[in-house]
Amino acid sequence: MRVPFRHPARLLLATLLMAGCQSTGATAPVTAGATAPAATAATVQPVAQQQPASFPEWLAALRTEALSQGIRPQTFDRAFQRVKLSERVVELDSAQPEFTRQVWQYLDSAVNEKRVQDGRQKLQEQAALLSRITRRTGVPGEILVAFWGVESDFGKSTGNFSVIDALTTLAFEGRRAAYFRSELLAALRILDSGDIAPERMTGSWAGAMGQTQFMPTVFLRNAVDEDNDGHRDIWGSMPDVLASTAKFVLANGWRPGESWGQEVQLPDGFPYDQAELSITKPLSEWRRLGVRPLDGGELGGEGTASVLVLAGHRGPAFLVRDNFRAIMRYNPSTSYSLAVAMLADRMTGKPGVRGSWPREEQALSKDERIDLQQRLASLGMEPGTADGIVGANTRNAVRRFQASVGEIPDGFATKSLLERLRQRS
Ligand SMILES: [Ca+2]
Repeated sequence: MRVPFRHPARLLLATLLMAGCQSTGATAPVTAGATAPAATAATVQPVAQQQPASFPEWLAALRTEALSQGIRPQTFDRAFQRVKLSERVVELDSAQPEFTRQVWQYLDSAVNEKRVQDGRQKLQEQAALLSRITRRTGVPGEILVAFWGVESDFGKSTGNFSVIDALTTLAFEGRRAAYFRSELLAALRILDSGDIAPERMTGSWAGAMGQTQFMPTVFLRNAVDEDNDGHRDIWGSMPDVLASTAKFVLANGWRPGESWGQEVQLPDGFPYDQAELSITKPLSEWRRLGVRPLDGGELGGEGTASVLVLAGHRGPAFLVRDNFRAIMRYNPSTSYSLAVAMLADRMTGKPGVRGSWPREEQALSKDERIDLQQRLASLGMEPGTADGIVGANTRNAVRRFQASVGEIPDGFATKSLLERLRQRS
């Protein structure tokens, strides 16, 4: 889960900005289950609150607050016995990635062949457990294993930070102190409940914990003691890991019996300005607009969907349903959601993305994205604030420019488009 800075569940950390990320326009996933405030430069507010002069004073105030919330003094004192502020956490918190990755670069890494093979093996190894969880929740086993794979590479990359150290550092001196303070208090509540010992409470630098990469508040709402040993253990118990993931995915709106969507083909003349996650239409309307399955024939099914084009009209197109949005609530990025969906599909023998990505298109640097926005603004295309984040406003401005010069208005912000803009002035 990624820590959400706009959604609350897991920490987003990371922050590889992804070019294909429609929902936040920016950050890429690194953790699971998070919905915290988003960590992009544009959304981060300077911490204005008054900080006590010293860490000991700050810690004393935190202790008072924790105890007033019912956390036992011995829990607090044991958790903070050897607490260390982490310079590395501060560095990672303030790092601003210069380059975004293109969506295909992210998918190449998140859904690589090794991970698909590992995922198939995990599906078999955990078959009995998964089938029990699926019967109860309706969330398919391959979806649970896909989250597990993308979040922590099946438990291999859970992060080695002490969650208390990391969250304390971020709550004391990070850019989103209030958010991390509430996560730190939630982490103390978990320790107080005896689910995990402080020294085993490890996670990412932003506090996303264990094999599911849950932020502490997400843990409190969703962690499950599936193996009935009295501890909700998302670090070491596979039943707890997979059942907790299922509970969170279901809470995020997963609709049992439905798919995430499918790759589709779009006809010549398709209205690309309609290809936005924020635009949802009945399937009958997409059929009327000529959206078809890759293998031809008619789109089946009822209900509503959005068309998603993450790399322009030359790249693949997807028809995405409510379950695609449910995946995004773990980590609010379209690229992330597509990775989970594709990994799940590949594990069950489906083909993965079949259309070809425009791999010659290089990602724009942050300076180039700002330049693009400024040039679009000067032409009256209204891209919104020139913040270097390519969101819906920027894509719509690109579409206006493309339409004005007779190009297909797919909204894809590319280097060649920036070059054409530069040549005009
Ligand atoms: Ca347990």
